[in-house]
Amino acid sequence: RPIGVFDSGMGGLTVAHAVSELLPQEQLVYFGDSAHLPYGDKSAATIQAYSIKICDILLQKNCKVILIACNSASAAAYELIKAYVGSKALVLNVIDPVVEYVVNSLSGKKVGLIGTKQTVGSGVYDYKIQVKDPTIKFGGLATPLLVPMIEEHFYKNEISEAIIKEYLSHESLNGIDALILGCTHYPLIKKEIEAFYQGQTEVIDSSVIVAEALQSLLMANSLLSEKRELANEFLVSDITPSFEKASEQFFHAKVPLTKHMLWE
Ligand code: DGN
Repeated sequence: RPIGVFDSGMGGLTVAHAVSELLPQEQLVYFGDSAHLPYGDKSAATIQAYSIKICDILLQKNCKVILIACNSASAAAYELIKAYVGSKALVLNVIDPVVEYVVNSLSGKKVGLIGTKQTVGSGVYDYKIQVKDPTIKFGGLATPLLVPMIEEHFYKNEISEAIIKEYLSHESLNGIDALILGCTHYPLIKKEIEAFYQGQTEVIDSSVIVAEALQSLLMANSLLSEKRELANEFLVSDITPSFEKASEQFFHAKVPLTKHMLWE
C-alpha cells in the first residue's frame, strides 16, 4: 500500500523528497491542491473542507498512511482528519514530530517559529511545546512574503536577504536558541536563514525530522514495505507551467504531474 502525502501545493514536495530519500522502497501518492493554494491565509474551516476531500482521494488510492505535509493544514485540520480517517489509515502531521524534537533537545531554551499566518496564528506549536515542557520559551512570527518569494525562485539575492533579515530581526524572535522552519517552503532558503544567524542559532528543518517520524510509525505498525512495486504518483488539482517548473525545485527531480480535480 502506498503512502499518501498532501499539501496545498508544491511545498509538501520538500517533505515527500525527504521521505523518498529515507524510504526509497515506499511508493508515494502525492496530492498538491494547486487549484486552492495558498492555504496559509485561509480560514481553518476552508482548509478542513479541502483536506477531507483530499483524504477521500488518498483513501481511494488505498494509502496506508496519510502524511499532512503542510503546516497550515496540520495546524487547522489534523484532529478532524484523524477522526475522519479512523482505522482506515494512519495519520501523521508535520508539527508533532518537530514538537517532539524540540521538547527532547531544547529544554529551558527559547525557540522561535516562522510560518504562515494560519500556522503561527493557530498557536498550535507553542501550545504543544509548552504543555510538554513549560520551561521552553517561545516566540512566533508570521512571514507571509516568503512563500511567494520562494515559489518565484526569488532568493539568494540582496532583496531576499533584506526581507529575511527584516523578519528575523523582529522582536518576537529576539534571543532564540533555535528556529523552527514551520512552513514547507522554507527548507529552500535554509542556507540564507543560517547565514543570518552565523551559527548562533539552530535552524530546524522539519522535512527530515518528519521523514524519520514516518519511518518509526511504519515500523511500529509493521507497515514498512520491502520493495517499491509502482512508481510514485503526483496528483495536482491544477497544472500551470510555473507550478511544473517550481515543483522540480522542491523535489530535486522532475515531477510528472497528473491533474486530478478535488471536486469532479
Ligand atoms: N504548505 C504551506 C504550509 O506549510 O503552511 C505553505 C504554502 C501555503 O499554502 N501558503
